[in-house]
Amino acid sequence: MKKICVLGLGYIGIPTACMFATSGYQVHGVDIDENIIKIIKSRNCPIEEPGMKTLLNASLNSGNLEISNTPVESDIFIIAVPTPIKDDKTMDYTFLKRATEDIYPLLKQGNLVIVESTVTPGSTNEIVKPILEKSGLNIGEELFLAHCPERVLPGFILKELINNDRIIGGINEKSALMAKEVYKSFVSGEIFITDLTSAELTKVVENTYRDVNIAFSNELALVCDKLGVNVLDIIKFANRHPRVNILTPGPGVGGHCISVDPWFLIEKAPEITRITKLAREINDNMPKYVVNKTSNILKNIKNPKIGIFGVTFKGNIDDVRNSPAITVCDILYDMNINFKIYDPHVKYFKFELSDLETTITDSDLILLLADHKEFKYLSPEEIGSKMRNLNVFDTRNILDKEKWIKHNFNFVNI
Ligand code: SAJ
Repeated sequence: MKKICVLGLGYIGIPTACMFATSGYQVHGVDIDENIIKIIKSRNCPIEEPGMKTLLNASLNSGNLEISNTPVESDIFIIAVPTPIKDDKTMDYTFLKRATEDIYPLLKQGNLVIVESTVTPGSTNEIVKPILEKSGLNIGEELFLAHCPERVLPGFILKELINNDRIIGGINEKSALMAKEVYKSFVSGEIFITDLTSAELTKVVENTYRDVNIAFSNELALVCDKLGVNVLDIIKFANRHPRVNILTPGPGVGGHCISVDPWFLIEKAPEITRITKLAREINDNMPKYVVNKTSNILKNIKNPKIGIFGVTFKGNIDDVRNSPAITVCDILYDMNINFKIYDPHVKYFKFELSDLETTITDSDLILLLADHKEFKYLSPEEIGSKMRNLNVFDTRNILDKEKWIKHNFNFVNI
């Protein structure tokens, strides 16, 4: 049985390790975070993702998945570590470099290294390859190198890991073909092969396309606000055209992908990427728009209290990375506005979390920032009975407007 070492046991590393462990490979998962190792060893899953806990336990029970904080000799190494941006919006290579440094002493002739992390185009060649060369192996002939960017949507990771098409770039064709053979063990989507930079660029382009489309919908929301029409109606009607597909406006774009990856494109061609930059700016301004609208709703209330519902970057997940809710809370905090936060999916957040009761009691506004499914079923009657003033601002457009209005709420949406 071939051995795969997966570096980084996060939102991509854990599911990927488990898929391989249940598809005929012996997998060794590695993470530098002792807490993650501890959680997995106690048979729990460090990420909230449908089906993941079951798959993780099946993988561990099969004996094909073991984990530790150090990599081991293997046939294949998959790097799935975070590649965030620094304050200056350029890519932070720290984890990628560290993971590559950790494996080069273990490399043997015939090994394959695959970078799954999203990177600025050119990085696998310019950052990863020089470190791997320290092994003394000739890259492309003795040691093979590929980039196979993940493309899965949090909330649907397991389904998308299997079904989505994959793009694999190789330092040469042999590397790409070897990587294709590895992923074929569980991917039922089509696998395309290309060169390293093309695969890196494709990944970044996908997320940039989405960011630009969301920015357009957010800009449209502001226009509709000015014209006094419902942006959701306009998008719904426009999307009935066979070649139009406008995404949905919201409180901003968060997460570790769409709000980050466009910067990888900008980094490579700052003078050309004008739309990309503008889209980032528009989406990053949405939390400010949310706070302005909130202040407007509360303008006649003395010492208002806001009940915030949901702080993840999108619904039904536990991930708060780059969430627009952080910026909303930061601004409210700076404005000295009293708020409580309720999020049934989140354990740790920058600001204190409360239970539902504490969040709504004597509040003047429910500010819904994440579209968790349980919020859809809230009873406006029950919530309203605990509040001081009946205002609700649904930035995700998931609440049943008529129902809340029927229970005397002033209902505001994006
Ligand atoms: N959002 C909107 N309006 C929309 C859609 C999304 O405001 O119409 C916001 C969300 O609320 C969230 C952010 O955008 O804050 C990103 O959410 P998302 O669901 O669009 O995407 P991610 O970041 O969870 O996952 C993306 C996916 N990329 C694409 O759809 C092109 C996923 O397939 C990638 O694998 C993932 O990035 C990644 O890891 O790169």
